[in-house]
Amino acid sequence: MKIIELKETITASNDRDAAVLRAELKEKGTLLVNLMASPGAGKTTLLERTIRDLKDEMNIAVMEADVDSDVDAVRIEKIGAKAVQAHTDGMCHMDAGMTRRALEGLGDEPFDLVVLENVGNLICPAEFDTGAGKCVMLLSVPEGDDKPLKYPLMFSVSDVLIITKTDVAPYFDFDFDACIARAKKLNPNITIFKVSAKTGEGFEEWEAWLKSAVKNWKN
Ligand SMILES: Nc1nc2c(ncn2[C@@H]2O[C@H](COP(=O)(O)OP(=O)(O)O)[C@@H](O)[C@H]2O)c(=O)[nH]1
Ligand SMILES: [Mg+2]
Repeated sequence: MKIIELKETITASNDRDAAVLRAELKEKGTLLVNLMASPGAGKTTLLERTIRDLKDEMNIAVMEADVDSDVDAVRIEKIGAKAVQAHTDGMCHMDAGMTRRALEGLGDEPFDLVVLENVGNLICPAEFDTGAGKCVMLLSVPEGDDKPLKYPLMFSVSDVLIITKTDVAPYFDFDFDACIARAKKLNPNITIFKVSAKTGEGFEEWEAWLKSAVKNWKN
């Protein structure tokens, strides 16, 4: 029986589309950040605070990807950034073609930074290059420090790991050192921040990294 491995074909053509999109965004001077995490890890909350802090320094837009609803895009617009909601029609990830269509929805305005809040899960989004210049993942304290062991690909493809909800650490047995060691074993170059959107802990460091990533993307 002849077996055709479709997935390989799909990801190979996606990789080509993603490379083309990344080059176009580089030319425009727009840094696209692919933000990935489980549902409820704090992606939208992190974005709300980050946009509030940086919106006077740079032109930021957000693409919210979800299976349904527009709740996250509405939250982002309330902060004063341009937002579009992309529905994935049941798909658990965004690929480069879907990302291109969502970008078209933002119009022709030149943005310094566009964040794609990917569909919430730690598996499928890691498998598809969206054309982003940087991949940033969140892991929240309540999810546990063993997640690098269970979802290694997500930690391997991310440039940055943000451990969120540090304010609730007293209520969870989250071993920061063990989590960081596990992430670094998978990806020695990963940059790690510990933040709380409640107290503001770690935002200065995360936002400094983001500002420098936007600046370097334009050079
Ligand atoms: N205690 C605490 N709760 C947070 C923090 N960040 C987000 N949350 C809460 O976690 C829940 C999910 O946040 P949300 O940003 O919608 O997660 P998303 O699904 O990843 O976009 C909400 O109830 C937030 O208020 C944090 O730093 N500390
Ligand atoms: Mg969200």
